[in-house]
Amino acid sequence: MIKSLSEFKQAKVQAEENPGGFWSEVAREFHWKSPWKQTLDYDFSIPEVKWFIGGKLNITENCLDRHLATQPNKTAILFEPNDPTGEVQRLTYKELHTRVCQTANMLRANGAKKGDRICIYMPMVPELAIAVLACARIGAIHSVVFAGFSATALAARINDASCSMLLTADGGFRGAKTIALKEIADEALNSCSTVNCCLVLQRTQQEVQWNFIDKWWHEELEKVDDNCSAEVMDSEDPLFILYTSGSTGKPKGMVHTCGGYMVYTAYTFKNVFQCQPNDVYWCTADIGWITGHSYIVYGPLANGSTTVMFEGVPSYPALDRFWEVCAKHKITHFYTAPTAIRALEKHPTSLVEKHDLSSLKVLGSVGEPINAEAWHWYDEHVGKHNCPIVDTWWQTETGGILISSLAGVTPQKPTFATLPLPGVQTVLLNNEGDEIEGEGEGILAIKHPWPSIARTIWGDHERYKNVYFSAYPGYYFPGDGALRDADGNYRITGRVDDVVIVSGHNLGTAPIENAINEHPEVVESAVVGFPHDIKGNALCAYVIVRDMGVDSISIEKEIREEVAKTIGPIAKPDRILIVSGLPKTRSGKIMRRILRKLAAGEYDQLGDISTLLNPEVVEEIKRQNS
Ligand code: 7RM
Repeated sequence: MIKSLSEFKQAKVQAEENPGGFWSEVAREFHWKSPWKQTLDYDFSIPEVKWFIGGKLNITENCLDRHLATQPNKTAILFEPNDPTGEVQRLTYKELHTRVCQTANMLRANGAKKGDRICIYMPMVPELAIAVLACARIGAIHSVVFAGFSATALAARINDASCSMLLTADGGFRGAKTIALKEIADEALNSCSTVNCCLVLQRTQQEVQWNFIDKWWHEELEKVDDNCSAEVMDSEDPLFILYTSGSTGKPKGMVHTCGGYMVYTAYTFKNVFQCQPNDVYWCTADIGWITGHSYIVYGPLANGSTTVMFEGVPSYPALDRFWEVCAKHKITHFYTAPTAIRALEKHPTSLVEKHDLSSLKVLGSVGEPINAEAWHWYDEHVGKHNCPIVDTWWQTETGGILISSLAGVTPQKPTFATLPLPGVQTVLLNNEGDEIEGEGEGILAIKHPWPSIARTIWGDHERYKNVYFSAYPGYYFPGDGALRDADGNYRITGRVDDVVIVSGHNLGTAPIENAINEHPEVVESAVVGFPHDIKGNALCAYVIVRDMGVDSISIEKEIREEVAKTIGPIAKPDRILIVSGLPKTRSGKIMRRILRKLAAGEYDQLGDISTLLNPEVVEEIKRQNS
């Protein structure tokens, strides 16, 4: 573990001068069934990236078996159910190992084998993590689909990867609601011909329909034992597919491979969060999202840490649930998204203050840029000015954190993700694709592979090349803009694909949003372009205000003045809509594609909005528009 700023600087120099040597040193700490012959081979123009070539391993031996000798009785997974009075489960490393082996045998007994794709559509219960690891145990490629997604979204993902098996549950608890997962899965499977086995976990005990491919999870488990040899995997064999939304609407199945993903997620978990042996680490994400894969399951378990799984939502049964859980389990590390912080920040701080948060040592943020107000609220009310905040920038495509401070080791700077981690060679490019030196603002790009970069898009390598490697040849292009201060710290400014051309001027929507957010009444905003007869495009701003009862005429005027002042009159939005929410993905990202369609009045082209966190705001916006 990196323990000082000088060790960090040293690691950065080593990783840059000799990436192969640096990462092979890190990788040696793991259990390999046979060693790799070459550390790295890559060519961004194909594009092709391979790490630890020829190495053989199984990631579950590193996450489970490896810890059995040293800490069999340590809690691996601490499960906090949706219902605060429900049963907390503590699975030790030994118990988790046993259950993963049993479940892996259940999958094998039902025909699953290495290389098969298995779709997992489950609530946030321990069996979800167990299922993920069971797939990895037998070399089946897991494709987790978030349990809030619709039948259409689920079917599209199952079909894209030709999954042969579906793992689901009768239902799931989420706040005051239950979600009829089996029913949704049944509907999806009507249009999926590749699935020949559906294993159903009993969670809610609700009634379900039964089809000939269905089997009860608990009945199948009884038929198998808990001896399960781990499949020998090549370092470059796929470990999982995870879908992420693309600008066209068709989701991209990002493919991650075994060796590099394991090494990088373990290394970054250890160094960014600085977990000590008795710490209790809680990442509030869902396993249906990359943050859950890398920093609830694989990263923490590879390090032998205790990782919390939370089934519920921040607002149930009340808006203090996060803080209640922190106090209840003496959480030391709390990792959440700015969208959650902003939602909670709108409510009285007494909700936080009534809980004893003195166990907290480190706070984390992920998913979008964290604005100054949310950062300071988090620091003051949750961290009591006593917990470093790691603002971690990364993507589904990157597998692990690329830019972040190391908790308590490297300096933090509010609203800045700060410095790239060792081995991450970031650059800023101008519009011509030339590297900017020193302080500046531009397009973020990365000029050397790190071990957990996604290797392809499932079934569409051409799209992988086009999206990430074509705009700026020789670099990986993540699609985000950033600014860099004189010390090399990065602040991610937002997506660079959100550019609107108004009367011939290229306007990034992110800086306009930042200007709007300066208004004290504004909580959040999103700006999109829509067709305009004269200007070509005009701007529409959707704005959430602190108090819906405010005088909207004067706020609109003040917002236009603020934008004119900070960016210029050309950037003044034509239309400003005060809304109660913005359409967001489950991981808190604003769906600008939908806002663009709404602004253009193309209501019939919204696509599948059921994957949204809050599809109801779409109706609200339609009403306001008319
Ligand atoms: C981990 C995750 C990726 C996109 C990424 C950014 C945005 C994520 C931060 C951030 C500013 C951060 N994967 N993003 N983290 N922006 N600061 N700390 O979110 O594939 O779902 O999204 O999210 O735009 O490109 S993701």
